[in-house]
Amino acid sequence: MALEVYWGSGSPYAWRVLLALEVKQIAYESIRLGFNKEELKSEKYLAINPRGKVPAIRDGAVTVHESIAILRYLEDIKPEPVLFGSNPVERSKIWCAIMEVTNYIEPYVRDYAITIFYGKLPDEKQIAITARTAIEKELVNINDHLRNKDYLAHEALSAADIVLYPVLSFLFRAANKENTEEISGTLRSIDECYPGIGAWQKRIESIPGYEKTYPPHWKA
Ligand SMILES: N[C@@H](CCC(=O)N[C@@H](CS)C(=O)NCC(=O)O)C(=O)O
Repeated sequence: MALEVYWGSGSPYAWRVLLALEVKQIAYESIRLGFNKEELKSEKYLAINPRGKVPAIRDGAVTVHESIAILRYLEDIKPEPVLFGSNPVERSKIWCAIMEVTNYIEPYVRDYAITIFYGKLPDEKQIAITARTAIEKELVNINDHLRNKDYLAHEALSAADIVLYPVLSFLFRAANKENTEEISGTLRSIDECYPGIGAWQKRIESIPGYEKTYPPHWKA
């Protein structure tokens, strides 16, 4: 029985899982869920992910939720190509980069995107600006690193890249939707302001199978 993947279009967390499956060339059955109570909070889905969120996977009798836990599970069932490093030094660097994304970037991206996608502007303008300013600081550091390195934490593609890429794509999509300078700042000018990140994005986008993972409703 193929591994079942439950995902939602545009979820950066679900996108991580789809990317890792392509990189590792693991066959899977794709189950796309809508962002509504009927699908995410159904008894059937809550048995797979008790939090009723995407992504989740089912592999025979095993269910896993939380995107990074799923990436780690995929590494265990199919170790090649290695995404979590091959020795303590590599692993510590990769995990450090992953935790930095989840602790210092993700919360601000969430705050920023909510103000834009949930129509909270202009009332919550200050939340968006504060989040954007914090994110820009992180992007400067990441861009400095990527100026002379191809990947985030390691000389080859790693789980850290797969964790960060969808979060940044989601962020830039939000910034492009809101076209005032005050809200979007530098986030609409990646190639000019963060050329290292722009080049790294293109590297990820050249992964075979990448197109299959791109959120379908973003194509429209
Ligand atoms: N920390 C979780 C986050 C999962 C998450 O928040 N998923 C969102 C989509 S981006 C979701 O399913 N939201 C629906 C809901 O909460 O009802 C992960 O990494 O998997």
